[in-house]
This record gives sequence, structure tokens and C-alpha cells, in this order.
Amino acid sequence: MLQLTHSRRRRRSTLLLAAAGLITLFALPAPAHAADGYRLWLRYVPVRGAWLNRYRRAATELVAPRKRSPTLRAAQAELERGLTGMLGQPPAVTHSVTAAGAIVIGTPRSSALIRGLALGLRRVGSEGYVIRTLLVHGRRATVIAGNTDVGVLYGAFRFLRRIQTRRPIGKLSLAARPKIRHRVLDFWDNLDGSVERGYAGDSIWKWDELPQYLSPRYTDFARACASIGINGVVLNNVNASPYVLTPLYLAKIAALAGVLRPYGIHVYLSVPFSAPITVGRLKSADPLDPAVQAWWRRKVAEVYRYVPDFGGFLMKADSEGEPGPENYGRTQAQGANLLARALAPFHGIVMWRAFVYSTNPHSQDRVKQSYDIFKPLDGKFDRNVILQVKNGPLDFQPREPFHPLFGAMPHTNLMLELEITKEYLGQQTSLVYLGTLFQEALRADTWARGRGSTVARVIDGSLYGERQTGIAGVANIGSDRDWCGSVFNQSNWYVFGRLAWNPEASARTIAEQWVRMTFTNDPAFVRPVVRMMMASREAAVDYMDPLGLASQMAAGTHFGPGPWVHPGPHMPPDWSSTYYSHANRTGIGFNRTASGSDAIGQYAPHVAAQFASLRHCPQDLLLWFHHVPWTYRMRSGRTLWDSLVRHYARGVETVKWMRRTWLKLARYVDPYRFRMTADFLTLQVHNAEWWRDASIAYFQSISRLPLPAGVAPPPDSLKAYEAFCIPYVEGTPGAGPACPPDDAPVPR
Ligand code: BDP
Repeated sequence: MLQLTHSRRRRRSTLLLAAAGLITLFALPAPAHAADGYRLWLRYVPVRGAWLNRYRRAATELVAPRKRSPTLRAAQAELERGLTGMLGQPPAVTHSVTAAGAIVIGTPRSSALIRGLALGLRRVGSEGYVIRTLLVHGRRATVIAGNTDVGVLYGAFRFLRRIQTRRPIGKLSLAARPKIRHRVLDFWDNLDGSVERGYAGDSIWKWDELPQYLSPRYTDFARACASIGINGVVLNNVNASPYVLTPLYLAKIAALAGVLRPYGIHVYLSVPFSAPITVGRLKSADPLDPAVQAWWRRKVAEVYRYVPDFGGFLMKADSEGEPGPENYGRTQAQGANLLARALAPFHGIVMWRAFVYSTNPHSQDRVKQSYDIFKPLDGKFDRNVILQVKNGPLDFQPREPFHPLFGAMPHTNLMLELEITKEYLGQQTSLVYLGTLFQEALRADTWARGRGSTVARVIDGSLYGERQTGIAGVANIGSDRDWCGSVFNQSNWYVFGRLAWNPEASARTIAEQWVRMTFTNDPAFVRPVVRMMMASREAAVDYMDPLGLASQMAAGTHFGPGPWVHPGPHMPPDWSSTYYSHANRTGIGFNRTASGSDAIGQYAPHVAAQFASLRHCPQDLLLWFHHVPWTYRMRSGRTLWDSLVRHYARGVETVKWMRRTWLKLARYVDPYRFRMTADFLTLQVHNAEWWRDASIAYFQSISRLPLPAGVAPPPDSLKAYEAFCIPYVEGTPGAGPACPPDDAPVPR
């Protein structure tokens, strides 16, 4: 009873305090760029109420080694910045513990103090950290230590996160290490400043200003990456320009590497396979040609003169018009090993993409190609090659089954490639939290070595024991003030990093922490917003590609519906929508069973049996694997047609619910971020309705079945939806000419 009264009183005083805070807030002139998203999840807003004194007692002074590397200086600066922002006073910086509540940072090498403590650092490896509360010279202190400086930096961010998310810091015993070695952001940025599939402005790399001017944004970018453990950045588009390998650009790249280095981030480059010809003026790029091999050796040595800790190359070869070893009748392994051997003396790696397919209309089922090309090459890749495999066998669709190469190449390093930029999921304005998609991909069970052979365990090396492990995310970062085109898109950068560090972490927990750091710790805000985020990806699947459909979007822009897009002179079958839906009078879906393309045969027997059975196939992948009659009875008892229509409708309803939920939360958010999110949700409702109506109109023209009771017919004709075309979309250069200028009305 006493406790109850106490907590009630505390709540009341918190309310009063909050009210007072609001009054002061409005009384003050708004600082420039207040809460405009620039500071991401590293906002460090003042702590109020009972927590403040508790935290202050445990953060009285900051004890740093006398001699500090740039990385240790970054860790110290971050702690100073965070503690000052949150606790309202800067910690005194000292070199020895003089008061209770000190925070001691360092490594055994940099700090005699830490050397003298038994912290169990051996278990945290070269990037991990230990955070422990213990007595140092008889005084209670929090030690943040690593075997390396970057471990300390990661520990500093973890410590700050506890305060940001209102967790106790008085009695800590934490230890962590990343489960994956290469945790990489892939930028699809072109050297002209545009970004392929980038929806957040131009490239953040200002090539014209480099190397002389180093924008402070680069440092803030590096801080954000380090705060979630990202340790690699591929600077340029996989559709790579040869100029990256020229001295002009290498000098610029070296300057960027210098900014990122203190934050533990290695720089990588995408390079074109034809570079020996375009840059080296050779006649060939044949991997077996000694002149080509010698050229790459020389070029790589040159790159390392500019960037001594250069990470390596990312390669898109023999894909979508990019050159590759196939041009010379060589295998993907011969191509990859060519680069690997040039990089090996410098400990560099090759991330060789498995996204290889031919758009020949007579080629087999597109989703089978990558497996068929790479599986026979298992064991043929050098040790410093990692095969970079997209999460699904097609291309970053709203939902795909896992790529059958996971688990199928026990003698090859495999890394996972995810798309953080929402190319196929509504681009900049739609609120779609990808944590659930990433988690689904990581937790998919390949059954390669029995139950529990998850994709996470393939890529973290615990299934087959690879030492070169990796994960890559196609970045959603650009020159927009808020980095990602919207505040909620930031959560996708965030969750990628957190899952890269620990692929078994929970998307929900990460969402909750992100909301707390980005907005507020108030549960009245946190709970509904996390619920919105967790429902958001499924909503998008529902209104875009339900029940295992894929690739139903408009051609080129990949924005908005286009289920009618069919093969033609300029449209290879496997870039069209009808190829994937296979919708006809009898039914819908792609038969990938043994009686069809038998793509199912690429999975381990247990998984294949499940996918092959109409009854046991997960319903959310049904049409990916089966061609199903429109009148097929689903587990719910509804027909497939009714069920499909209901999914479209449900997707729209969920987005409307998200919008209603958000509109009730104005009082917890600053006006700028509130308004932007509210308006974007209005836009998303509109887009979701457009997807629903256009898809229903199209598929009904084929199924010729009535709509289920209670579902309103699309307000426009199929012809109107088909005629509607958006000429320009950010991130899709050259989309314009695909749309004839037309004064047809915009569908409702
Ligand atoms: C597709 C994108 C295209 C990329 C390609 C890739 O539409 O812009 O170049 O992926 O991953 O999804 O290489």
C-alpha cells in the first residue's frame, strides 16, 4: 500500500515536471534543427525524475588513459557528449579514480588500471567489451573495457544506451562480442552523386569536395554506425564505375577512410570486373590471363598504399548487364579467386555476389539460377572469398522464402545480403519496419544439418565453422537532413546493425529500444509505436504481395502496383509481373513443385517436403510454390480468391489503424517529427488503397469471381489503373521515358 502511494506520488510529480518541461520548451525559441532527425537515436535528451540522481551517482567522473588512440578519444568524446546531454553536467575527466561513481575506460594495453583487474576479457574477442561495476582503489566504479580500442567504443555506446533506455547502471556485469565478423553497409551510390534505389536525397559522399573538405556528417555517420557495431562500408554502387580505381578517386577514398577508421569502420569498394580493360588498358579481363592477374595485383597494392586497412572488394558480375568471368567462359569461382589472390597478401576479402542470373527469355525459372550456378562450385572459392547471397532467391521482395544456397554450401563462406533501402516496400514515405523481415530471414531453418540449421547459424559460422563470416545491408542513407528520408526509416538502419551484431536478437526488443532512444521512454508512447512497427511489414505484404505473390510492382520505378506488367520486346519475362503471378483462368501462383519448375528440389529434403505439400506449405508462401485454383479452400475455410482479396483489404486496414494510432500520440512528439510521420501515413493509406484497388481490379479480370461480401469494388476501372504511370521516382534514374506524357485523370 505504502509503495503504491509512493509510486502514485512519483507519477504525479513526474507529470508536473513534464508539464513544467513543456512550458519551458515552448517559452524558449526553438533551436535550429531541433528534433529534425539529424541526431538519429543518439539524441541524448535530458533525463528527468528519479533516474537523474541515480545516474549521476554512477557517473561522477570519466577515467581515461593518458595516451589515447583516436578510437579511445572517440569513446571518451561520446561518453562526454552523452552524459552531458542526459545528465545535465559534463563528467570530470581524470586519469585515476578519485571519487565513487567513476567510469573507467580502456584496454589492458592502454590502461594500467584495467590491466590490474580480472575482467574476463578473453571471452570477448577483438571487438567485444566488458562492462562491470566493481571496486577500484576501494571506490565503486564502472569499468568499460575491451581487448581493443574499438571494443571500448562499442562498450561506451552500450553503456549510454542503458541510460537512454532507462535501465539501471549501478550494478553492471555485461559482456558482449559480435557473432559476425564483417558487418557491412553497402552503398549503391554513384560517383555523380546519385544513389541507385536511394530515397533520402543524394549521396552522402561529396566526391567533388574530397579529399580537402571532410564534412562533419561523415563523423556523425561513423558514430551512428559504431553505436550499432557496423564495421564496414562499401562506398559505391555494385553497378560500379571504373573511376573508383583511379588515383583521382583513391585519394578521396583514402580521406574518407581516415574519418571512418577511428570508429572501427573499414572501407570497401565495388569494382567492375572489366577494370583491367577500362582502367588498365588491357585487351582482356580473363581471370586466367597472367597479365590480368598481374594488373589486379598491382592495382590492389596501389589501393593499399592509399588505404592500409582497406577491407576488400564487392563484386557484381555476370548480372544485369555487368561484365564477369562468364564473358571468358570462366566460372564464378575463377573470377572471385582472381581478386582474392591479389587481396590475400593484405588480408583483404572479396564479397562475391550470388545475384547472378540471365534474362534470356528461354532460361529456366529465374529463382533457380543462382543456386544452379553456385552450388556446383562449393569448395572452389579461396578462403578470403565470401559469397554474398540475398535473403531470398529472387530480389528483396516483401516476402520470399530463404535462398536455397543457405545451408547448401558447407565448404564456402556465405554472407547474407539484406536491403535496408525500401526499394520494394514503399520507398521513403511508407512506414515499414524491416526488423521483422530481417528476423524472418535469419531465423529461417534450412534443415541443412537437421533442425535448428538457421540462416543465422549459417552466416555466423556456427553451423559449418567458417572464419570469414559476414552480413551486408544495402544502405538507406543519403544527404537528407534526417539521413534516411523519414524518421522511421532510421529504425531500419538501426535494426540492421543490431542484428548484424547478434543475429539472434529480437526485432521487437530492438524496435522498443530504438523508439525509446529516438522519441521518448514514456510507455504510453513506446507501446503503441512498437505495435505499429511490428505490424507494419506484414501490412505492406498484405496490400502488395499477399500469400506468397512477388514482384507485382510497376516496372522500372518499383513503386506502386503493376500486376499487369507482362513480357514484351523491352521487358524480359522475369522482370515482368505476370511471369511471377502466373494468374490465369484456372488459378494463380508459380508451380515450383516437381510438376513445375521444381525449384523446391533445391531445398533440403525436410524443407522441400513441407513446401511441396499444398496442405503444409506455409500459407504466406503458398503462391510462391504452387499454382492454386481460385476456388481452392484455404485452411480458414475461405476460397483462395476470397482470402486474397481479404489480405489486400486487411493491409489497408492495418495502415489506417497505424495512422489512427499515431494521431493520438501528438503530445509525446515534437511537432516536426509528428507532422511528417502523420502526413506520410496519410500518403501510405493512399498508396495502400491504390495497391489494393489496382490488384483486385486486375486479378478479378482474370478470376472473374465476385468480391467477397463487404468488400467494396475498386473505384476505378482496370484500364485507368493500367494507364496511370509515375514518370519520375527518386532513386530510379531514367524512369521518365517509360511513361508517355498523358492527360488521363489520376485514379481515385
Ligand atoms: C535490384 C535493383 C537494382 C540493383 C540490383 C542488384 O532494382 O537496382 O542493381 O537489385 O542487387 O533489386 O544488383
